[in-house]
Amino acid sequence: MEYIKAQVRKVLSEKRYNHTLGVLETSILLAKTHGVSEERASLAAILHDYAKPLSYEDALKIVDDFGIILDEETLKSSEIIHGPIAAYFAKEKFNIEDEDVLNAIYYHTTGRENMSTLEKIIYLSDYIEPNRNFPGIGIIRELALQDLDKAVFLGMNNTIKYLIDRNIPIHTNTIKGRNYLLNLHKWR
Ligand code: DGI
Ligand code: FE
Ligand code: FE
Repeated sequence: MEYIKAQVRKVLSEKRYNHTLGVLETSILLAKTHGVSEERASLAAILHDYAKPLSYEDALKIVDDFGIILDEETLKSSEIIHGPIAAYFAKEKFNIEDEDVLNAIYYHTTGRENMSTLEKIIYLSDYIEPNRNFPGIGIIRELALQDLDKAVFLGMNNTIKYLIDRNIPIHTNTIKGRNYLLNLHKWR
């Protein structure tokens, strides 16, 4: 863990590393709250943005060079592609074999249908870590401790609104993840 942390420290800017430490702190709190292994949450948190510093061009080159197979939507998104690449490095460079940890890293930007508790914790920690600030974050911070699904749902809703306002394509996983939770709980 300390070796991985040092490697992450090396590639991230100070700001991005501080964000990662915030995600780490929040993910440990949420792991304790929801009965998930703190060790696994920590691993996923530390590595989730490992590939963030890559330019889109370099990201595509890595996908090509290492033969990483991605769906078309992910391949076309400079914002989403860093999660799957980080998951690839987590496995191939840092020898993480825990599929739940790898999925939490892979899907941390979009979420998806039927997420594991660890996936939800990483998705939300990325969203609400102490350095983040946006209108309505307080409610999501509270819900993250009490109702993980509702908190993830609100996060997905906010993200979708943000993307619509800017005419950015919404990844199918983001939409499916949101609809999945709505159909499950029928919040109205
Ligand atoms: O890497 P971080 O900045 O810590 O956070 P992140 O991995 O959640 O990335 C956030 C960015 O990703 C933000 O600009 C919104 C964008 N994003 C989230 N969902 C989607 C998306 N972009 C596209 N194109 N489609 C999505 O569904
Ligand atoms: Fe990210
Ligand atoms: Fe992040």
